[in-house]
Amino acid sequence: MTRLFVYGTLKRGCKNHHLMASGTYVGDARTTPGYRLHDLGDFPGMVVDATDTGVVTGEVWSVSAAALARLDAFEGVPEGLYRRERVPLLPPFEGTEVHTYLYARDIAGFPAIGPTWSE
Ligand code: PCA
Repeated sequence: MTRLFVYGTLKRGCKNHHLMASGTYVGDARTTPGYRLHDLGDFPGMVVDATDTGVVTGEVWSVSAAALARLDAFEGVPEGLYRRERVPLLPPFEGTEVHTYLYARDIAGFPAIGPTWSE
């Protein structure tokens, strides 16, 4: 099983949450400072910016290897839309291995939004 931090359309109540159906909710979480959300239109993209003091809120889920492979395909990892990477989270998740989808393309022209995506 892999722990996955979701911050956008995969969250509970959001439009792609059905893709998490086989997973297990672990808890609400926040990144450490240095992450920022951009509104890409129908979905958000999180990027790393070490100069940014902001954090991003989301949920930690435990997902199987099979579910993770489906999620990678859905998020466009093979096409380079997002890349799945380890993300540091604030307590109580500090030091635990958690992955997330970072936006992998240019965010120029897409507005930065606050710490929480809501649709
Ligand atoms: N889906 C992934 C990344 C952005 C999106 O909308 C997520 O919810 O974490």
